[in-house]
Amino acid sequence: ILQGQAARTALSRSFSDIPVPESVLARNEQLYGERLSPQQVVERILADVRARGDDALLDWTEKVDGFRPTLRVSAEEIEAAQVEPALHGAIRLAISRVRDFYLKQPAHGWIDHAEGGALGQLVRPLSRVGVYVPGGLAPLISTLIHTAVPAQVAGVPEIVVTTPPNREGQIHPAILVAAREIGVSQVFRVGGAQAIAALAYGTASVPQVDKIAGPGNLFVVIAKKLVFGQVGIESLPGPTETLVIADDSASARYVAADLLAQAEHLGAEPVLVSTSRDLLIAVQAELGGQIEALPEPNRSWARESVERRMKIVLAGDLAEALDLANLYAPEHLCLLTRDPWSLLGEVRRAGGVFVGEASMEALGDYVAGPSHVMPTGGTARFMSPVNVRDFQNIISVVGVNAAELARIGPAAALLARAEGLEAHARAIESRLNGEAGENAS
Ligand code: HSO
Ligand code: ZN
Repeated sequence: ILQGQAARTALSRSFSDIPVPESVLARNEQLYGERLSPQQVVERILADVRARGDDALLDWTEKVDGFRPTLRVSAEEIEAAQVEPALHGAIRLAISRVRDFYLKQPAHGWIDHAEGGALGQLVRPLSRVGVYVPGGLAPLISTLIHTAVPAQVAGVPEIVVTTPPNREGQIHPAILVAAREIGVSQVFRVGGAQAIAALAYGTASVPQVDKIAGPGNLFVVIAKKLVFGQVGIESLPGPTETLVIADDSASARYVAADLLAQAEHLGAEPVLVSTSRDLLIAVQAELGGQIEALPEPNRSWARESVERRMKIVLAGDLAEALDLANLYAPEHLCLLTRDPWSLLGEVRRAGGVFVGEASMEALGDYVAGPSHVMPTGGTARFMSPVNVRDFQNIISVVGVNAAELARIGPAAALLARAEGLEAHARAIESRLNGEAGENAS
């Protein structure tokens, strides 16, 4: 149980601290014959896909996943995909709740017409967006919904999905059903850094996009970081993390359940901050029992996160608990206290805040409404969850009239000369002096 300065030190972090598991390095050595860092591997993949396009995509997929897939999922396959009716209904509910949530986000621009002319901001959707949907251990149906739907609400006309197929070279039918329900027709069987490279540079099969959204493993996140500038990225979503603030009124069973719901994600970091030592002890006991009760492989995944990365902190009061949460800047902040709404005013850094016992983070992963793609690794200090703005550009509009120019132009010319930029000053002054010249009407 951490306290005081020890807690502060344990909860301070930076994005570059994301640990590289020994198993990753060992696998890299096996695959490449050298002990390459993930960043070195990603640099190779990016350069190769840029140079050789589809051939490189297939080669890297074969090397990493063990097969050469047909890259594009055909329209017939998307059309034919089926899941049981209850799951289909759940997919529809998730889509409509995420859509309704983002329809509430103010998305319009403004033009202010005043005496001096007009100024404003135009809001325009991006033309083509790429969405990365993790496949690997769990086919994240919900991640497709939680990225593509906000992009669609933003007005993006073309959404391109890449997702790694399973060992049999297949994409989970529920992902294809979700794509069909959303209205996404471009789905590609490719994952990892090679998928990010394809979206960033374009290949014969995969179209180049303007921005890439979505979470992924370490390689995907590093790839997104490296292609930024060539394309946009919405954030750097790495391993997930949840910080629960609980007081003595919280149910140890619920707290443990919420921590484990995150812990079963690979590499997850569960953090519990409580003002009650009794609760901390009760939660630890609960965790043991609940982990044991999980089926495999979830039990091993959850145990690994709890044993390796879980932090348990005793805070003097709720103010200190919130202070620590703001320092840590968690992806998810769960408030399980007597009066959780009273804490909201002090929340400054988090991807999402889950207020009270009925709003568990696992609900937010699926059907609450906001996208579950939220900033991880402490990046909530400067980044936001996926939202409509991630998929739009803002264009500034300047349309002042001659009278306004006469008022504000001299100050501009003065500033231009102070910067030593004479042509700027003259461009302004020629209008101020009405030197339009012969050809003007
Ligand atoms: N909690 C994960 C997202 C997720 N959970 C998808 C289940 N499916 C990261 O926020
Ligand atoms: Zn989750």
